[in-house]
Amino acid sequence: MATEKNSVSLTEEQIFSYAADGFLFIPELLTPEEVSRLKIAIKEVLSANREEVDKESASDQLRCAFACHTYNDTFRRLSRHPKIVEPVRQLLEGDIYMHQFSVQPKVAFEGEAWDWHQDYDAWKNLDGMPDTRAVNTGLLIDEVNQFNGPLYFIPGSHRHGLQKSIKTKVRRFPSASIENSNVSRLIAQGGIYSPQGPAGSLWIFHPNLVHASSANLSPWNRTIITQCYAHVDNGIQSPTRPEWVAHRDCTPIIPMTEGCLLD
Ligand SMILES: O=C(O)CCC(=O)C(=O)O
Repeated sequence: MATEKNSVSLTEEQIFSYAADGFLFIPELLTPEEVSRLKIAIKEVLSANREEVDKESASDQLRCAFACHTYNDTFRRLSRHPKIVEPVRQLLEGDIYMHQFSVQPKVAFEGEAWDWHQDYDAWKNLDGMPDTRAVNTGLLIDEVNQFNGPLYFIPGSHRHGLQKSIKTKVRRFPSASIENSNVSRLIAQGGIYSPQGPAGSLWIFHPNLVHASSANLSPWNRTIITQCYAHVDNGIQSPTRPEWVAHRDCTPIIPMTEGCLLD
């Protein structure tokens, strides 16, 4: 559950908690100065008219900007930030590569919900990722509260394998939503946890964790940056999505120094 802030290495207790619940939430991992630097970079990438940027279905608002770490230096540095990379290396027990990177600006009044799903469904079936040695991490760029479209996790759901899903299409890409009966059963066992807190906080979750997020009907923006890392031995084998959605480069990520975002 919520754990100590500002440590580069995870404690044994955190590793145990991740194994049991399928996620960690680390409040205020990055400083307000680092978050301010990221906000400047977010403005730059969201104003660029690039093919890696997706809009919401019902409005012109931006929903996802993929692969920003491949063309923006601030995000390149973030992808190697030791406070994120070291815990992930610990959880995955070895060298890691970036499978997917995206800025997700769920804007005030317009940001739409995400259905219940498991990330490994897409990573396996659309990208050919051999196994679940991977994680999704989410860095909060705005304060996330109960009103502005927080995520919902079902603790322990990662231990039940891939759930039956209904295949749909969200914007340009196929997507898979878990059936309500399965979601109800898993919630009866594990309940719901919603990672909420100040900007700079980080969640990390297992690719089989069942999760969703609500619409943002509040007047407050809710931007997060998700970075999905996988073990270098778990490179994707049969990608069907573009390179900027599912990366093929398994070169190990070398962490930078702790001050890398402000240097
Ligand atoms: O941005 C959100 O609200 C949902 C993100 C999510 O479900 C994911 O990254 O898998």
